[in-house]
Amino acid sequence: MPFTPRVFSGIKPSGDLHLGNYLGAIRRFVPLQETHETIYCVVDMHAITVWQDPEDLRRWTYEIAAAYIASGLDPKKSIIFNQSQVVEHAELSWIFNCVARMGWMSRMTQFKDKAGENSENVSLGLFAYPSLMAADILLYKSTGVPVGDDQRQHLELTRDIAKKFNHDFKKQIAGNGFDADEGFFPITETLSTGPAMRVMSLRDGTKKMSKSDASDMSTIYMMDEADLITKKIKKATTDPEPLPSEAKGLETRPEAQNLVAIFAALSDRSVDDVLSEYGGQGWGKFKPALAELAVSVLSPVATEMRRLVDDRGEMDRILADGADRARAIAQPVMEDVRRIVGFVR
Ligand code: AQP
Repeated sequence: MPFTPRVFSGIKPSGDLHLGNYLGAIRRFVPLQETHETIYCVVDMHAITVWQDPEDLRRWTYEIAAAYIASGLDPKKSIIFNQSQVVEHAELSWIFNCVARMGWMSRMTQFKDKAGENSENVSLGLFAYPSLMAADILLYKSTGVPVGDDQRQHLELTRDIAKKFNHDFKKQIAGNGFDADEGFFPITETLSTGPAMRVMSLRDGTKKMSKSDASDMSTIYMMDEADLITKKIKKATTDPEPLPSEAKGLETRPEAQNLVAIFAALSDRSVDDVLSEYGGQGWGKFKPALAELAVSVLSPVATEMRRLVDDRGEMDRILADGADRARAIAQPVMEDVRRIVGFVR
């Protein structure tokens, strides 16, 4: 039986949400709920792979759930919950720790970037992070995952884990009534399209915009006030050249490329289409137009986020309901997994 088309994605509550999270992930989640079964998680267990103040963790968890809804996700259509409420994520992740190989994990560039010189001293959880991510996705037998470009390598590893599990337990998969050729877990597709799959820092066009960037001016946060968004865009690093009339002209200009890609993503246009309007113009024209566009998109979302985070009762109800619905999918999958690996129940 073919796998049900099902989309899963998540964001970790490790800082204030920024434009990269919005354009690379959240904004793209919304239309998928019209065409797929969609599960959107606040991955709080991922957040604690590095130290989190518990109060901040709680606040950011509500903020992400609020951002999902304020950006257009409907909690009746999409399952919205926080990961730690569904314990099966942890259980499957342990099984995947025993399927994945040390060598696979050691090659993950995100681990190398985050651990840096300090790899002896970071948590074991940070090293095993991609295994938990594979569990998040495969617990729901998800067939597609919308993520920004930075997560592509982790998705590749998810596929490797699914393939190895399907291969190692082929006999038991067949013995439990599944089509062994199709496999127990799907080979999940990465859903990455659009102009802003990697939003870069406003100060350095070669560095990803990130929650943990030390410089506030490099990052537009979803909850920034209009004046601050305008100021950050005005001060964004650029070069002295006018904008080219075709995308090719941006290839060696990372900062210019980033700002045009942001404009395109915020206005649902292609880069070429934006350049057909602004090609030949200087930054004095483009930056104010970009600032106005960013404020017009982000401000209403931020206003709704603030309203939602203040309504804790409603947020708790939405997260608990999402967790119930997530569990209803996850528990039967875990029962099959336990039987397949040989756990006695
Ligand atoms: N700069 C970005 N451009 C496009 N997409 C991005 N995403 C993150 N940064 C960018 C996408 O947002 C989703 C959630 O990411 P995450 O919070 O789970 O992890 P991350 O990618 O590690 O995010 P940050 O902001 O860089 O967090 P820190 O600094 O705490 O590590 C993913 O789909 C991601 O692709």
